[in-house]
Amino acid sequence: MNRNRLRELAVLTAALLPLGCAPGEPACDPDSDEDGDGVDACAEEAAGTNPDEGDTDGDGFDDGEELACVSDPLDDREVCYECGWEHNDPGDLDGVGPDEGDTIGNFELWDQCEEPVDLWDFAGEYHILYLTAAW
Ligand SMILES: [Ca+2]
Ligand SMILES: [Ca+2]
Ligand SMILES: [Ca+2]
Ligand SMILES: [Ca+2]
Repeated sequence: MNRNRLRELAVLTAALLPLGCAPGEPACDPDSDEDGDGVDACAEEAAGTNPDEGDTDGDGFDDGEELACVSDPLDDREVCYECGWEHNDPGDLDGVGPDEGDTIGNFELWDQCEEPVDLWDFAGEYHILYLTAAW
């Protein structure tokens, strides 16, 4: 699922929860969390996750954790970064070159939590990369 779509669903769900349910889904119960993942039945339906399975994609992070850390709960290859980075890669980036205004190709760096992080997960944010080399 596209990250922007996931965010839209989370915002929509948060806006609709006070009303009791997601639109067109009268059967869901906003007070029900049968699988104990911290995501109520209406939010599970909106996100497309399984209301009877705490970890829908089986990656070791439950659905509530993944929605909170902006990780895709339907993609077992994407998990929460230990340092808390959000997965902002919109899924449609294409590296076009190194010039100002171009999108640089995606690459992986290791963060302070000693975990590989994709550059494109910082899409839409401003960051300073401090790179050094020694021989
Ligand atoms: Ca749940
Ligand atoms: Ca679930
Ligand atoms: Ca998961
Ligand atoms: Ca996942």
